[in-house]
Amino acid sequence: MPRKLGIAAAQLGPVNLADSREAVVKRLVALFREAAGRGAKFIVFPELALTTFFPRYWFEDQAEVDRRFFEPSMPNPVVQPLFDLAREHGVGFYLGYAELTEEEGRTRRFNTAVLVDPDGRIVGKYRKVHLPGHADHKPQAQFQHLEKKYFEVGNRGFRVWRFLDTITGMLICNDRRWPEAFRVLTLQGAEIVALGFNTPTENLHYPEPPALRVHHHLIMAQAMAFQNATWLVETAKCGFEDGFRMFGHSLIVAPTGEIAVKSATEEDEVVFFNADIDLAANLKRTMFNYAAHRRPEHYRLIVERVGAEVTPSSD
Ligand code: CDV
Repeated sequence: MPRKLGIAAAQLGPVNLADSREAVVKRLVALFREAAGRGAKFIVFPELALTTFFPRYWFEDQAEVDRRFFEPSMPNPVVQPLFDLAREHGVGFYLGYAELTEEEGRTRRFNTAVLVDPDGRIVGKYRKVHLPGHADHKPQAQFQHLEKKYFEVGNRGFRVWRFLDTITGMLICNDRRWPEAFRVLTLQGAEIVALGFNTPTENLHYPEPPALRVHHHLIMAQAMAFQNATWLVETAKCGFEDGFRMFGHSLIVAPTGEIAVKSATEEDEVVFFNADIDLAANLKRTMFNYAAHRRPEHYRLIVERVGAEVTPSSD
């Protein structure tokens, strides 16, 4: 019997600065109900799903940032309806949010996602490792990308959880550009990788055709799923947030590298696929049988060196 799992990417359209958390959660609840109605047992919501993508703004006052955009507890009364729905429908979910926490005697801030099981319990937490952008104010730029100012690098590594009769790992947005992250997850047996994202349509650093940015998003997703023989679910928050556009193209990719389903709008939209989790079995037994074919003795530079350095060969 193949293991089938109904998976939904619950894409969010724009969340403006003035939108309340309560209003956003109402939209998430509507997406949840639609996804569950279509047979989803696992729903993936976006990165930083509860607020606008605030790293685009420079704020002087950190207390204001904490109050407006960060969650000091999870769950909390505002998001509780999602946890109640999980229990009511027997459906698990992934939710991205800005996490404010006291750890090691100090206040810490992370770009975080939690994995919630069908009993409404948090069973996994991931803190984003690859933080793009900058920490300084760039007043000349069209918009900021201040993840390096507002968040610390995640301190929990790349982990997987036994979840809904699968092995599931979590990543967040920019992580999808780094093959190392996927390989660390699939070395632990990941069968599903869930990821939420917010990707501006414009490149902050140099002019780049928006179509090319979407092209990169799609080829990365297909390559990462295939080369790691895993299902991959990537969910956008997208559209014009107070005039700043982010692209959609939420998708579910099969371990074959084929896009099973993809969103068609930049609005609230559910994409659903009834996934055969065992579809990767042949690939994992042959082409991507890690135990048989990987040669880590030749990969040492991957962990020993961070930036590229020209290293002339000696013979
Ligand atoms: N939220 C993100 O991590 N966004 C980045 C942008 C800045 C390139 C991304 O990789 O999509």
